[in-house]
Amino acid sequence: MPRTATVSRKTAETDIVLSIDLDGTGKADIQTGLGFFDHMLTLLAGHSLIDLSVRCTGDLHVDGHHTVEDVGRALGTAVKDCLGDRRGIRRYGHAIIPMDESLATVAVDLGGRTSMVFAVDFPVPTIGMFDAQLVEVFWESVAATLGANFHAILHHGRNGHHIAEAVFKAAARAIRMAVEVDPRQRGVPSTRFGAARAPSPDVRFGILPPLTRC
Ligand SMILES: [Mn+2]
Repeated sequence: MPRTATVSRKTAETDIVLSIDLDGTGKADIQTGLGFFDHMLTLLAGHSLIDLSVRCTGDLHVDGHHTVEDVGRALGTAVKDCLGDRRGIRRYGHAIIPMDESLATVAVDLGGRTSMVFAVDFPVPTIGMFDAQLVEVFWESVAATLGANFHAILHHGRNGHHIAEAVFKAAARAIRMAVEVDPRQRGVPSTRFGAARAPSPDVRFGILPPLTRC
């Protein structure tokens, strides 16, 4: 079954249409009005091999915050839609990616629980015109909507552009690994309730099945 999704979302702050193909080739067609963000999303598509199309008209006269936050929410929602009950995926993914003098690790768990550790300090407040804090805002939005445990660690780095790029590429690789179909994983990849051995249609990630005995 194709793992594709389209998310449309219009608020007073942003108007977004985002489409993905989880099993694509990394094609990107991105227009958010924020050049650096487009650059990061293009890298994300290329290194995750997720086809990604984004059209966002946001309130950039305020700043880039709502645009980045809401595109993150749309992406997390789209990936979640593609994964369904998360049956048969690898679930965990990780990558350590160097970008010139910067080195970042990202590890993800797509088990359905949301948690976020972002141990990445930028030595500069902005990357070109882009607020460096928005890198964390983006991944927090993705993690919250996707149901992901997302850890990013910057080991070292001096250049803000390189640091952001290392984080996005590491995240892309980690997500690529985690969403991949594992031919040996027949059920939901969790040992909780014995789900991995005997998948029950009632067992969903993050949702406790009804108690049948005490
Ligand atoms: Mn670059």
